Amino acid sequence: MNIVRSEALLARGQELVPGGVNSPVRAFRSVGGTPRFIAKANGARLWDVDGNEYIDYIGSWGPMLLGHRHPEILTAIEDALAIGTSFGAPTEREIELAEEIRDAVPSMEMMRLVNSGTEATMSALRVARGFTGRELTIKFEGCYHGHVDSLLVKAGSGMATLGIADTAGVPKAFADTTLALPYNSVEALERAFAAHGANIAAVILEPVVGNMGCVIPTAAFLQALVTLTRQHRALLIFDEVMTGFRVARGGAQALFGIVPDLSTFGKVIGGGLPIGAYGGRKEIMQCVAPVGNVYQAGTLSGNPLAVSAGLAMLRHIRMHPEIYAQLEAKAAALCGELPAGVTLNRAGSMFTLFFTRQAVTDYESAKTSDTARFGKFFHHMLERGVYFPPSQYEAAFLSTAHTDADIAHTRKAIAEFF
Ligand code: HOZ
Repeated sequence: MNIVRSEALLARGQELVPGGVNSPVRAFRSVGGTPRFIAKANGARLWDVDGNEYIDYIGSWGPMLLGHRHPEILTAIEDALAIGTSFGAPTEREIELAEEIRDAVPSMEMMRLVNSGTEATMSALRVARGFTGRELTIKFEGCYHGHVDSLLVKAGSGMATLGIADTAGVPKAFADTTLALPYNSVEALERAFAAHGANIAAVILEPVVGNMGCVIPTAAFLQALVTLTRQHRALLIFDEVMTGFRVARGGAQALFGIVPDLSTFGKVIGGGLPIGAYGGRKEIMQCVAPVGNVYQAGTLSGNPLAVSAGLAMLRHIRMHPEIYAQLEAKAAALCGELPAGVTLNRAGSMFTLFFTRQAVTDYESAKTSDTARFGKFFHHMLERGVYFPPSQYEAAFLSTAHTDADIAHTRKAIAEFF
């Protein structure tokens, strides 16, 4: 495969940008080789600057539920461009987007739009602390909630990929406000609440994890989260940045029938443009300034381009509820009857093939994966025009744009590896 232009761009980029990339996992460090610089995308396809074509299973790490350059989203962005790209003042579309989100996710009684998933989780946590007057947070090992200081403790995604246990640059005092527990462990949760219950402001989790690879919560774990947070008057925060409008229109909370106190969104709700949202119970969200005394603000919050793209995306989803059955069927076809010796976890159209024989239920079991073999698999697929995430500890995403032929090609390429 000819990748001379990508190689040249990487060399140029490395002089200016750490690792030549603007987000660490993109650097291919754990799988080796040269990250592909992308020239364009359409539907389920990516083309790199050397003209190589790939079936894309990253989907911009989740947002591209309808594939790249969906016509309704492009039109919405063009309409917004004609009006102006940023006002720093409220617009009708922001209210419409909030209404769309609340319609799909009733627990989002009141919300704020921000610019990324990181901002959303950072702000939700601040609100939880402001509302409860407490400081401690429980998170789960291998979950990643963006690069929020206090949440970069035993975090997944790039931290897991690069083997960074705890990042430099986070004051110990911040990290000390976080208790990191094993995912799916009811016992660890009970112990933490028994020891610190009165000081726990919130429990935050990815209700289906994407950032240690795809990991599914057990019913008992979900039940314990609800029971213990209620018992101790801590808030339950669902980080639905990946799962929101992905595993179901109403997110993982709809799938599992749970009403969290606060939730965070990003990715799909921006239709491929930068956005985030946090919200939940009105009583809690009324703590946010200017109504309450928890401060959070942003020059580009509610940006008209991002809001328009997100609105087009969410309207399309509302008008076409059948897409979730279609995505499920495509994902089932792709993930069915896989080779022995690997473990596949899937929730709807997000999935991970772990190179381990063990069931993967938490970070420890995810880490039993043979990452060197995963790296070989990743490059085998890339050579055959299939672009999976360049890390064992990330989820792959399908879109409505993936065709039966794409799936057949992908399955064939997988079979050739084993
Ligand atoms: N943290 C993102 C997925 N888990 C990756 C972001 C990116 O590299 O674009």
